[in-house]
Amino acid sequence: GFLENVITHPDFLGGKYDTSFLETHPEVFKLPVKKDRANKILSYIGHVTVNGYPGIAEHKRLHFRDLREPRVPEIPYGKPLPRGSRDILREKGPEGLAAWVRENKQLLITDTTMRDAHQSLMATRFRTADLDRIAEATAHLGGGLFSLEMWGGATFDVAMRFLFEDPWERLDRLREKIPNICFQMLLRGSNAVGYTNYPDNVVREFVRKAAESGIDIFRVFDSLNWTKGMQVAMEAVRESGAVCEAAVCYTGDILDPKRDKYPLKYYVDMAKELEKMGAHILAIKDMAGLLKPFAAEKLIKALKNEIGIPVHLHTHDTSSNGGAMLLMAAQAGVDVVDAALSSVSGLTAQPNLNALLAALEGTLWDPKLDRQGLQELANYWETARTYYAPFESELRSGTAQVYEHEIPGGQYSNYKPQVEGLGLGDRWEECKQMYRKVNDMFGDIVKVTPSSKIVGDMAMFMVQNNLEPEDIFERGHELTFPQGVIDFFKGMIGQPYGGFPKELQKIILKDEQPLTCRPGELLEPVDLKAKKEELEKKLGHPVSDRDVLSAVLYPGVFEEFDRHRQTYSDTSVLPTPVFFYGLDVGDEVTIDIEEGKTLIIKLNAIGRVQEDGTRNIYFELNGMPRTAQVKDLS
Ligand code: 3PY
Ligand code: ZN
Repeated sequence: GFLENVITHPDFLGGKYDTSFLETHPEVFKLPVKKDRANKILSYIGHVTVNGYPGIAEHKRLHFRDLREPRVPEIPYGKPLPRGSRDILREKGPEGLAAWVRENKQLLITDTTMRDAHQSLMATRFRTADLDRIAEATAHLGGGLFSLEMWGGATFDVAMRFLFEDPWERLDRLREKIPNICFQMLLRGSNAVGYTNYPDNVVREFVRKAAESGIDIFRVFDSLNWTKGMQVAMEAVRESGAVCEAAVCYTGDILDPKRDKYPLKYYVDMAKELEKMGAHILAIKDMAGLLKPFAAEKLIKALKNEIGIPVHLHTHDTSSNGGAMLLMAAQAGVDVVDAALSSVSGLTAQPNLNALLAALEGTLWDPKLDRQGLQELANYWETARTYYAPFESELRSGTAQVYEHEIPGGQYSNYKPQVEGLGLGDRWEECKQMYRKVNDMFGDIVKVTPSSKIVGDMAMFMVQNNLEPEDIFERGHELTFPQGVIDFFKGMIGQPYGGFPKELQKIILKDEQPLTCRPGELLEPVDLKAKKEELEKKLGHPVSDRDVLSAVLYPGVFEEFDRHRQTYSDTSVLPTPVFFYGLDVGDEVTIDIEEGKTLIIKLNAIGRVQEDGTRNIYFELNGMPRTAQVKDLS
């Protein structure tokens, strides 16, 4: 750091300067940890300033000075929180909450802004800093919401992998500020928050910790609608005392007699089975936005007749029919629907929550939420969203093409950059069409994480290698397929409805035999205690039980994340513009690294590249000059 630079300077060592101050004040050499932390932060800012943020091309880079701070709605000091759904859950328990939902004639609403909306629009990049800043206002102004979906899905992975922040800490921070509204997470059954089946004990322990850390409602699904793959997770949720919301994923079109693999009866049967398995609430998970308005009416009416638990409807507005669909569903008696605050709604995300409220005004279903308050929350996100512009997909309008390709909303904003990354950007149309062709070749499967990723990987593989489905059947024996595709046909993520297409399975597996049982039955339990010791030894510092779970779910990713924390300290405290874009010379930023500890950082100059490939970055930290040395990776 700076001090080191001074005391090792030749002039200094040569006695050119009066060092008696240092000799008489040895305590100045005892650097408090704080200083070390500030140096680490400076070194991160220097690094991102010089090298940019991975995945953001230079021409897409934004500048701190151009970005406005979002306005946080003011809540009068000492104002008590409105009583919310979590108070009801605490009082009545999961069954009681479900009964309350069922008896409630108004339409209840889940706000997905903090999870699915940004997963589907901005590749899951919303940072804890921006979520945390609006949390208290959300607790007050969103107090009438049924729940906030704010965890799970891709957020767990992305938090660590790309944002270098701890997903558990995000949960802690939001929970502390929002004690009154139920928190909801998306759990991929036996795949937990990952892309592959985990041993049963890992799934159980993950659920236990998530519930203990503040998740109230778990939406559990299986990527092939294979209920066997949901059983362990559902049991674990019930045992944890949380609300078990089991999902039927919707695909195809119940109004199209030609798509007869998934007719109305298929959904009703599965819903009944999930009710029997102990679901407190049934979710319809329309992950790609394929449920059309009149189909929703038919489906919801049938479900409300056939099952006794409340129905919670989730969709994506990719076609732009989402709002109409939710209204039809409301009329048909759906209990809860998912929507996102207007500024992060629409397109591949959820329909517009504020517009939905306006449409319900004066009707039987009007939940009478704080419309003005929810508008203010939407305004906050409108500005905060500008920070994330480089991650936006280029979709500008709703598209009926989704009924053809069937790509889930949460995958769309990820698939496009993947396609670009492979240099197939100019063949995007082809990649979307191939996605559908792969679906049909795989036997028309449910496509949602991770089955959707496998379909996407296969589609990219085929476009890249100029293969059509008939080529796979003719020359498949000579081809090396993506590992995920092989695992899928092996049964490693479960069994698709109607079974695997046998001929294709043989081609892809070559001589290997597929599984027919639940993969979790075969996977050895992970010894979490031993894992903890192993991890502590490897990393050289103590880790928590939650860290152990993160490391088991995402081994490489967790270690990289830990290395980042050791090198740069906790960068989740940085304002988002600084975290992604660094500073320009002359910029000054104020950072609260913790309650009452503020760093005022100014970037004064960026030095030339030196022989060893580093640059000196000249900062001012709380008025004192500081230099950080950063490797120039260009
Ligand atoms: C996820 O699993 O992350 C999803 O959002 C699926 O729709
Ligand atoms: Zn979704």
